[in-house]
Amino acid sequence: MTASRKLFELCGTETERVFSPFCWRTRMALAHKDIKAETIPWRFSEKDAIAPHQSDTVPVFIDGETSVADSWAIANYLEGTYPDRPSLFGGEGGRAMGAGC
Ligand SMILES: N[C@@H](CCC(=O)N[C@@H](CS)C(=O)NCC(=O)O)C(=O)O
Repeated sequence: MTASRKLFELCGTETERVFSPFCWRTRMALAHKDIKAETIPWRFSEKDAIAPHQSDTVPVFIDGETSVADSWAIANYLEGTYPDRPSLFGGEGGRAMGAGC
């Protein structure tokens, strides 16, 4: 079920051209775990759209009733919520390597 999963991603004039490396991180994490999400193109001026999710930056990931902002927080959320999918970190050592990046 992908309809309830959404990802706010930074774009410019062309909505299909999303260009934020932070959003790419989440894209790659979702792809690695084979989790589908609908992209919601988002521009710098559209702060109101993500404010309900307690964020003023993207990526913001919506998973049903849950919303998570920040690419690292999203990676940790995905790892914890979908442990049956391929791991993003390969264990706590890998997670520690990614922390703070
Ligand atoms: N630490 C955040 C950084 C996110 C971030 O800075 N996103 C930028 C896009 S690359 C943004 O949304 N900027 C909006 C703004 O500065 O108004 C993460 O890893 O997700």
